[in-house]
Amino acid sequence: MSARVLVVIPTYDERETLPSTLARLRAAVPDAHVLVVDDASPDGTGELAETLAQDDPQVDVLHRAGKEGLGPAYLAGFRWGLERGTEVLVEMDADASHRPEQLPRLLDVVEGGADLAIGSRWVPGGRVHDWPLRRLLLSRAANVYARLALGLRVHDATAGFRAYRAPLARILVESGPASQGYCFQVDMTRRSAARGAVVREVPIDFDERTEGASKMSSAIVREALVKVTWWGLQRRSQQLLTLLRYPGRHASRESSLPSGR
Ligand SMILES: Nc1nc2c(ncn2[C@@H]2O[C@H](COP(=O)(O)OP(=O)(O)OP(=O)(O)O)[C@@H](O)[C@H]2O)c(=O)[nH]1
Ligand SMILES: [Mg+2]
Repeated sequence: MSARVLVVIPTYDERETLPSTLARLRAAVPDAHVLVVDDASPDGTGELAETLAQDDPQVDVLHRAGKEGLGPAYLAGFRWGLERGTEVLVEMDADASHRPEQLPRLLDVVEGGADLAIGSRWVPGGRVHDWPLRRLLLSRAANVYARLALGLRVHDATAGFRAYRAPLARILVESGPASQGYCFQVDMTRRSAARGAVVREVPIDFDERTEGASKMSSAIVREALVKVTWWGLQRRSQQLLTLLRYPGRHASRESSLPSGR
């Protein structure tokens, strides 16, 4: 694999959606390599991905033993890419919610020096198409809560369309276990900000999936709520400790990333 950009697509029961997403992606960003990370989907997505990969040297498949959630699948995919010298690692859903045609926007921002580009629904120019009110409210509320609890500047911390420069991706992969659901994205955002990474949001169009079934569950929402609250409390207690130890000093956000941007 010699491509600079690796697009990691996690799949669980995405037979209906994967072929067209893959075709659109290969047409939109022909130089990128693609890694499908399948968690032994019962519907045979893994085998289908193998068939598609056989016809295309720029597509590979990583098979995992069982359903472990989005976070571990992405980290396994990132590890795969980092071992092969990838410079930019992209997260993208299989269900066509993210438009492959908009990936160049994210890559441009990383090219321009950002460590992390987030395809954002909640910045000016960002749009969500065909979501029920319940999902809109959930996403907005989750993001407001994450911003307040964690002091994040990002408007769409739960977004799953992202591009990471390799040095940041390596730090995130090597530091700590991944959360399973939505809070994986929040966790990656919070840890990136804590490392002083340059994080930029790019407006995107987010389309509701038209095929296959959502893997969103109340367990995923619960996990996010509990973890964000816990991280928020940790942050507050660290701030308090810093204040008690060094009165008048603010917790700094020194970058631990290699410069060169
Ligand atoms: N490998 C792997 N992929 C997963 C797992 N859970 C979800 N995915 C994939 O992650 C991507 C996002 O999952 P979705 O079900 O679309 O979840 P979502 O986008 O948060 O929810 P919707 O907006 O309702 O579609 C899709 O490509 C899924 O197939 C998992 O446990 N393992
Ligand atoms: Mg989806």
